[in-house]
Amino acid sequence: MSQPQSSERTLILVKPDGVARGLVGEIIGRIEAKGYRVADLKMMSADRALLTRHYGEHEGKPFFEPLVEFMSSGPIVAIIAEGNRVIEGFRSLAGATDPTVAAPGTIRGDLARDQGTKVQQNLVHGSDSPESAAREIALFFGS
Ligand SMILES: Nc1nc2c(ncn2[C@@H]2O[C@H](COP(=O)(O)OP(=O)(O)O)[C@@H](O)[C@H]2O)c(=O)[nH]1
Ligand SMILES: [Mg+2]
Repeated sequence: MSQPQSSERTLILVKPDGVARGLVGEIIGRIEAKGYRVADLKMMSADRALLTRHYGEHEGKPFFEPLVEFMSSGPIVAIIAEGNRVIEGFRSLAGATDPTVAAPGTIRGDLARDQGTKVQQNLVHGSDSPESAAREIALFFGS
């Protein structure tokens, strides 16, 4: 038998809009249906300090404050998903940042729309690179 290929991990967050709308199961279902493994998962509240570190690259942008307010407005679900090329693969499952233009078939394209707020309420976060994934997994899971 051939050796399994080396696997990758990513941090996924179901944002407060996803939890409030009862879409946690739907979102995890799509991750698992694609073939990725849920390696760890927890419901939690993210405070300003954690979110400022998580979204540090966006500090100073006009949507930063609304983003931090939104992300701390209710519980979120943090997930470590695992699989070959899962970082790229989950970004593809999630769809474009703006849910209005996210392609149908994606999480954001199928399940989210413009809410007329100062921040895109787009249901999910996914790490965008191996470096971000390692940093974000450490932030949210301490490992
Ligand atoms: N209102 C607004 N919100 C944004 C904008 N860009 C990003 N956001 C929000 O900030 C989050 C982080 O932005 P980014 O890392 O660029 O997008 P992502 O990697 O697709 O989540 C997004 O998921 C949105 O919730 C923007 O131009 N306007
Ligand atoms: Mg991002």
